[in-house]
Formats: sequence, structure tokens, C-alpha cells
Amino acid sequence: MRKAIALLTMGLITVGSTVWACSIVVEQRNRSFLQKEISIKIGDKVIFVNSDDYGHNVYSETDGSSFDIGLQEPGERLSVVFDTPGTVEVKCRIHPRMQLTVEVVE
Ligand SMILES: [Cu+2]
Repeated sequence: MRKAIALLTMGLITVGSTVWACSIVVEQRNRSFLQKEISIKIGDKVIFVNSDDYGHNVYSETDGSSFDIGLQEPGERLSVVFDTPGTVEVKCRIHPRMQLTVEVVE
């Protein structure tokens, strides 16, 4: 069974005629994000991978970039597209000490 993919839909970005979006993998292991900070471009997709054997719930309450990916089962990969520039603080509802800073640049 497939779970819905959480996407940020805060606005449409048009940059020139072609936009090359990248995917960046962020693994969750031992109740932490393997990266503490990543820098991405507008429109890039962050794929959150749950490598633990318990659930996580990645979310952000940063203004303009808020999302809630929902309960993520072990082994599951869920992605979020960031399309608003700025610094986004990403956390886990289940494990408050999990923190990731995403710098979204133009
Ligand atoms: Cu967690």
C-alpha cells in the first residue's frame, strides 16, 4: 500500500526555461537525522528515509515552509519539495531532539 507523499505547495517557481531539481537523501537513524544541516536549491526534493525500526513523524513549523509528513513507518521513504527560500527548521514529533536545518537558496 502506498502512502501519500507530502509536498510543499507554497507557490509556483519559474526560473528560465528549464529547472533542474535534485533529490537529497536524509536518513533517520538512532533517533537522529544523519545530517544536521543541508543546503539545497529551490525546487529540490528531500527524501526522508526511516532506517530505524520504529516510526518517525517529520514536520516543520517554519513560516512559509511548514509541512507534516505524517507517521513514517520503518523502511519507508517520504519526500518533501522545498520551494520557498530561507532557513527551514525540521523536527520529529515523536523524538523532539531530532533536528535538521535546511537552507533553501535561490
Ligand atoms: Cu523520530
